[in-house]
Amino acid sequence: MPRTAPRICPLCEATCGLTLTIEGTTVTGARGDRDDVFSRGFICPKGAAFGALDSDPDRLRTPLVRRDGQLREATWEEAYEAIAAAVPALVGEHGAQSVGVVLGNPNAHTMAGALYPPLLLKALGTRNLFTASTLDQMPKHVSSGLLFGDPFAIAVPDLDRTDFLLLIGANPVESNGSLCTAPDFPGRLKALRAKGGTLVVVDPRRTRTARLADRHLAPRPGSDALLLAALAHTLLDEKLTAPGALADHIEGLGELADALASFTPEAVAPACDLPAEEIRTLARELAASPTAAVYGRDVLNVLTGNLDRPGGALFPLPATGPRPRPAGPGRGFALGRWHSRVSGHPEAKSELPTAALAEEIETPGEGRIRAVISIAANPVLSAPDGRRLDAALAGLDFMISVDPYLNETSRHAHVVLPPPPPSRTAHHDFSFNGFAIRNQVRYTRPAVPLEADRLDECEILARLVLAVSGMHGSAEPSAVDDMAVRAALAKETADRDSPLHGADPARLEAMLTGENGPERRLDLMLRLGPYGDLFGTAGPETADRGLSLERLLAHPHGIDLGPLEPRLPGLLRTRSGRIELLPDPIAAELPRLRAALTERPAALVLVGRRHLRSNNSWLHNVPALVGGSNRCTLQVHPRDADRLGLADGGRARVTADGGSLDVPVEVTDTVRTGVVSLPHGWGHDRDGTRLTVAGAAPGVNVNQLLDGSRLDPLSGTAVLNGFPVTLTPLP
Ligand SMILES: Nc1nc2c(c(=O)[nH]1)N[C@H]1C(S)=C(S)[C@@H](COP(=O)(O)OP(=O)(O)OC[C@H]3O[C@@H](n4cnc5c(=O)[nH]c(N)nc54)[C@H](O)[C@@H]3O)O[C@H]1N2
Ligand SMILES: Nc1nc2c(c(=O)[nH]1)N[C@H]1C(S)=C(S)[C@@H](COP(=O)(O)OP(=O)(O)OC[C@H]3O[C@@H](n4cnc5c(=O)[nH]c(N)nc54)[C@H](O)[C@@H]3O)O[C@H]1N2
Ligand code: SF4
Ligand SMILES: [Mo]
Repeated sequence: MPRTAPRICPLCEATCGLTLTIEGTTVTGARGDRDDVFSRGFICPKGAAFGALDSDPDRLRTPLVRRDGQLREATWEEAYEAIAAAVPALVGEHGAQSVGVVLGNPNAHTMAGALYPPLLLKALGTRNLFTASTLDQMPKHVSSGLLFGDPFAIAVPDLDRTDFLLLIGANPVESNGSLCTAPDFPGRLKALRAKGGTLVVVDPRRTRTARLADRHLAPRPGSDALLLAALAHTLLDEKLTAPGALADHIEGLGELADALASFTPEAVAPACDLPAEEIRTLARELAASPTAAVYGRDVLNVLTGNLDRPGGALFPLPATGPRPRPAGPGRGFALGRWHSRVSGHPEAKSELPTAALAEEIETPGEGRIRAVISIAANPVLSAPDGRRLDAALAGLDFMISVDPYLNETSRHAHVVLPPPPPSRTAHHDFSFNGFAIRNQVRYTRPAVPLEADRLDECEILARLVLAVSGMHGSAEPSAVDDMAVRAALAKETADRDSPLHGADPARLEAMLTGENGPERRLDLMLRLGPYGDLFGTAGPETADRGLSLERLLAHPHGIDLGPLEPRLPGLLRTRSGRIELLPDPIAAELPRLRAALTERPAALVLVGRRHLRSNNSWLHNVPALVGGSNRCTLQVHPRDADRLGLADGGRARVTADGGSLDVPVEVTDTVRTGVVSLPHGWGHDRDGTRLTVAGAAPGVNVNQLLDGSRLDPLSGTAVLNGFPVTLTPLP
């Protein structure tokens, strides 16, 4: 008899609740969980393919250890012995910086990825940390750090209550969003329009999102900063600003007006390739709308009074995050507290640019990276210049990959530690609840029990922490969790502002429930969080007070914690205690932006695209998710195709800084003129991988067109879109 079990989908930021159908130990189906308090039954084709992904025969079932140059199946004991024999000795000889840590995107989607990497980094003591953030959202952390003093203070558009939504460079109908966790983003956009709201999309491609919009502006890629400056300028110049309740909490309004004086709509129009009048109208509409939200662009939200108010952009209050604190000045946010060894890139949020990983491995000298620990990352495909990184990884003294697949990156490892499939894994969204458009909390235990010869990823990483610390064999993995629990309780009970100040940490620790270390840590974070029971000191239980793991387990479809509410000024951590509208590091970039007004734009630039049935580099091995319209083609506008002598279905050579690729051409007017589009995450044609389906239709790696030199200077984020290319037809 088939049975069902709930499981939160780990495949994108929407975090939909799924109902899995299970026969024996195999997941044979997945549908949307109608009782899920957040997603209410929504599912997309990726979630529906959960079973196929879960039982992909190419998933690794045992650790692999390199012997005589070959990766061979090994026992867990052999794998950890190899790590224990290599890493502490290497650190002893070459120092802590000789180990680089690479953290990929799925760490944000697993409990293990939230709970253990901080402990691993602490154990290693290395500053050589490279993550998907510098291929992705680091600019947002930097702007939040500078504006609010906290890089994790991310305001999300209040999708369900806003009257006007402006999306700039986002395609949530395909991606379901980023730094905005909202199951069924497409449905919410349709609902916004159905109730009379306005949706404006700014994207050089006519995406599925743009097709839903009232208005679609297709600017030249790379010109967003100019467009935003002109929108802010117009609001300030036409006296349309109305910060409202924020007025007492902002700093730098006058300076901003001065700094933006030259960025009139007319001045930016040629660079953006948009009519000045369109820009002016957009600013006026933003100001006139009763509520409005500009997705991810907070200065505009401040100027229109929409930051931190319902219908605008609000800060979530996640159940496992810190409790709100009283307002007051903070320590501020600093960039560039240290720099990368080779090119001197500034750190941002304690990370170095992933685009600089290869040079840190290749370049000889004190502090060179000789070992890499890669967790849930495939930078050979996701970062610039995969060929160079490929060669660099191949030259490492030692490499560990924690990854379910033998892919383009993990094939270089000396030890591969494979986590079990998601059906065997517990799930809680430590990260994404911090970006969710509604406060809620959900936890799902493994839907299928783990086989005896497998380790949960939490245990894999806990054992890794022990092994790199020279403690393999001398401590149990649970000791790692105990350490984390004790550190958190010591801090809490020492905090004069905590109701638990002076309490006995050992007594609190004894009160924790949970079947294993990660569950006990989840219990601890829930109980100390904003809705927690504070170990009985929080007063009587209510719908959104008195949370603990025990209570959460009694609600298998989650607990709704209500709509987002205003949180300012309490969450501000700037030195001034205010929102800094023109922080120094941004002001220092303005000359560069001014220069962009008159730069001659490249004739042809390339942007990426996401497909609903794809997810970065690792879903191309599931037959149901590839083929059809999900293919690695170069989209070219008909006029550009004519001009360049390209035909639909033909082939072209595309060339940029980092090299050339031969690609199939798809002629379509969904891209604007002067722009071509090639998706990322493809290029599965390397030897030594085990990706049967992906290898049969490998596509090309768009990031091979980049050489890693194009970076956002403040955040170290690789510029992956809007770079110049040339095209030549191939026979
Ligand atoms: N040109 C271009 N490049 C891009 C982008 C773009 O838009 N254009 N997007 C960028 C963005 S936004 C991101 S986030 C990055 C993503 O790039 P990466 O962070 O490298 O992530 P993925 O490509 O998703 O690869 C994820 C890896 O994790 C493994 N994995 C899957 N599930 C698990 C699990 O449960 N546990 C563990 N340990 N491993 C798992 C997969 O097998 C795979 O090896 O790519 C970036 N690269
Ligand atoms: N199906 C699917 N879903 C995903 C993913 C996936 O790979 N596939 N990846 C997940 C991840 S890790 C992330 S970070 C999110 C990202 O998802 P989104 O935040 O939606 O971002 P992208 O899809 O990278 O880009 C959005 C749009 O920006 C446009 N664009 C490119 N350059 C410019 C420019 O200069 N200006 C403007 N205004 N627009 C520009 C592109 O044409 C594209 O349509 O998606 C997540 N969800
Ligand atoms: S939208 Fe995202 S979270 Fe929801 S089912 Fe699809 S992949 Fe999973
Ligand atoms: Mo991402």
